[in-house]
Amino acid sequence: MATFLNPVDSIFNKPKPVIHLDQALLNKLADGAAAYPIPEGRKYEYGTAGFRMKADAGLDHVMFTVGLIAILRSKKRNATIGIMITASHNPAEDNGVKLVDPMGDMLEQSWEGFATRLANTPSDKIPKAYEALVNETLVDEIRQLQDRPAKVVFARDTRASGPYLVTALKAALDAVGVAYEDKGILTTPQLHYIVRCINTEGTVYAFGEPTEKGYYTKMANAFKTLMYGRTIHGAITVDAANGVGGPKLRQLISYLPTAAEGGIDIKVVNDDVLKPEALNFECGADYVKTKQRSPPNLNAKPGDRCCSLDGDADRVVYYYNDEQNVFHLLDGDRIATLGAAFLADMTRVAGIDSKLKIGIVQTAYANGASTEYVEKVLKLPVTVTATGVKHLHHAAARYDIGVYFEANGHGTVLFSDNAIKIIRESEPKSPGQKHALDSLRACIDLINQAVGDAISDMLFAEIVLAHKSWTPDNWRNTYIDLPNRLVRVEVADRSIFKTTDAERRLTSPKGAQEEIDKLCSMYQKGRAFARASGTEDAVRVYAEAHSKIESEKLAGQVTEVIRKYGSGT
Ligand code: 16G
Ligand code: MG
Repeated sequence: MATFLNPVDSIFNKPKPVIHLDQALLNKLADGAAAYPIPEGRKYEYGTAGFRMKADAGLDHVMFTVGLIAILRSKKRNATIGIMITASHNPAEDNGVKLVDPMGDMLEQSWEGFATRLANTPSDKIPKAYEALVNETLVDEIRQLQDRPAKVVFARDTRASGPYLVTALKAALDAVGVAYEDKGILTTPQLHYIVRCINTEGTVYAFGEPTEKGYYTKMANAFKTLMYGRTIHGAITVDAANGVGGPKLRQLISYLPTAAEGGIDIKVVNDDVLKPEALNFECGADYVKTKQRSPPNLNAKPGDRCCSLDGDADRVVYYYNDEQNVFHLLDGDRIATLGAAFLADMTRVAGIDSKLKIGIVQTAYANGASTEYVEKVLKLPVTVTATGVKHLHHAAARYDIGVYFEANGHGTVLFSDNAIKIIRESEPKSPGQKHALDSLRACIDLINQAVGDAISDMLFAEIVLAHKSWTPDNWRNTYIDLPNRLVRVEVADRSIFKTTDAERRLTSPKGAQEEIDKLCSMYQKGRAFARASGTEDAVRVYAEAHSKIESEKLAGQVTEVIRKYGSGT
């Protein structure tokens, strides 16, 4: 049979070479993988939060395969790749793992499929599957990257299953024989920071010293600059979810000036990492956000500022009780508006606002009142993306200063290369401009741009509140949240619920969106959407409206619509 070559092939007329791995390497992989079989019937998927499950339900098999994916990715990108072992806000018996790309961002989406495929490969087939992936990812007509050295760094949170999972990971790295560094126990954002530091070292984009100490010093120095001449009123109580954030925050505190020195008084609570069952139990950012109440053991007085980190310290939400002892949540939307208002003010004072495009990135879960406040009062543009940090992160990177937060407290600020250049190189024409430029320069260092970082976000919020001399009440009164309701709906098959327009509208099943639209139009400020969860077998319904009763009624009616279309009848 004749073979037709496409024009490029016919010019070079060069078939793609096939790489065969040494038999010795294949044998080592076979021996290593044999110790970590897939439990009967188990299926894995690299989702928005990487792989996550009960730690003893076959996660060791996943760890072995993740090690191999990290090696391939490292060779492909010619850079150090990170691996973080954590299950974030999940219970203590769970664990998980995710990969960190060279700039400290999440694994590129197109590679999630490779990770899923290899994880679902039975142990005896791993050597050949790895060889196939080498050919698929590291070889093309022009070059082959298989001989590049690989380098991997990894860390884990405080979970008891961590050390065993590290053993499974190392088995893969040792089988292939690549360089790696075990960074021990770190928060998720600390590992992201270190990966970015390693990969930018010695370049104009140098991010910092690639150590835990480098992380604390960079943040503490920036904090001191931003606090010059300012006072933080009262203490901040930080609930560390009995996770890794507790001991790491205590370390950071030793680098920060105390309140008496013009610094900050941080009271760390729920920082027991020795009692495994305490992790995320009745505390932490997820508890506070979903239950809309403070952890029972906090004992804060009215007006006290409190915040909660999650189990791996990449999420933070604020809250307080008012004088009537009513609980108020100041979630990711609030941190975004607070931070964006400050950064916009500073660029104006510095006289560089016309050169920089500042914007906010939210998801459909952002309260409608926050979106209106950003557009009408702050006069900043809003981009809405699908749920999941990677989507927000990419959208934020399109602004010069992109502030992104999910309502649940995941978020950070990204400064473009252009913004960094302008902020660094502008010459101040007055003491006011100098102060604003110094503050912006310090923000670039204080805010962990690699990934959302609860500890860095908390310090940023504290600084902005100090600059504005705001109490939590002042902060909350910038806009009043529309009452809202979130419902989890179990359906026969959630995959039939497909969305468009940043998950705000259903395209399938047919007819469902029209019914939701009709319901929304019956309420003042009525807005609702439904989307399939990416982490649980359920559909989530969100509804907001002018009053609490209306929002609940709308949520109930949309839930009925989802049940009807999801029942399969
Ligand atoms: C994951 C995402 C989080 C998102 C959540 C939504 C990351 C690191 N985490 O935890 O951002 O809010 O999923 O869960 O991207 P859902 O799809 O179940 O509503
Ligand atoms: Mg987390």
